[in-house]
Amino acid sequence: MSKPYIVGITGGSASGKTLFLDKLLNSFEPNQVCLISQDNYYKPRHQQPIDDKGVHNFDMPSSIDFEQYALDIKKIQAGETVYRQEYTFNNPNKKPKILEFVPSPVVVVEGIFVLYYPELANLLDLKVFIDAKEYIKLKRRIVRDKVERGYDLDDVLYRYESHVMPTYEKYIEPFKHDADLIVPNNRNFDKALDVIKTYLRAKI
Ligand code: UZR
Ligand code: MG
Repeated sequence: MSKPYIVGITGGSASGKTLFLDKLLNSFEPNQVCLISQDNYYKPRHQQPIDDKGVHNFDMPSSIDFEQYALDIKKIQAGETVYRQEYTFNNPNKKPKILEFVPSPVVVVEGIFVLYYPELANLLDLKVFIDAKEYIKLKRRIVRDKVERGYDLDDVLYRYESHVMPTYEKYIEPFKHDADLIVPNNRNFDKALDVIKTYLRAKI
């Protein structure tokens, strides 16, 4: 197999990265593309930074074990299979699975800090930024955090204002200008997705 083509997908929290990826991945055969998500590289809760109210801040670049993340991406690039325990967002109702990342012609690297860390950004052959308006991201985030992560509303709003927004402004948005493509996702991204799919298919 020739060297995998590495696509980085970033954007603010709840901009639609995961949905974009699900649709992208679904249009390929499982052995053609592999997803390695930054979510699975959160450090354990006790190593997360704490803010002045004593609340864990999962939105600092330091909350990610980016060294291990970069190492695993390089292993995949070199043709090695990587195993990693799934991160369950501290949801006690979820039992973590062991994820298997198998090298494939296209590798997708996704997360809020993949352009921030040069160690990660430099591994990417194509950089995509998913962009959505603030109120749309907040709305999506409220729904998701309740359904998927089991957080209550006060918690979600506090985190959004104190952690998610400042992080977006400081560590995510400035890197929009390093992206090759910016995909607006306020309503839908279907055409942009088609363009990217066609481009990636040519890499296989
Ligand atoms: P996406 N996050 C959690 O909610 N809980 C954790 O244990 C670890 C991370 C959140 C994190 C960030 N912030 O905004 C989001 N908070 O996951 C990133 N609070 O994921 O890009 O899918 O929105
Ligand atoms: Mg996500």
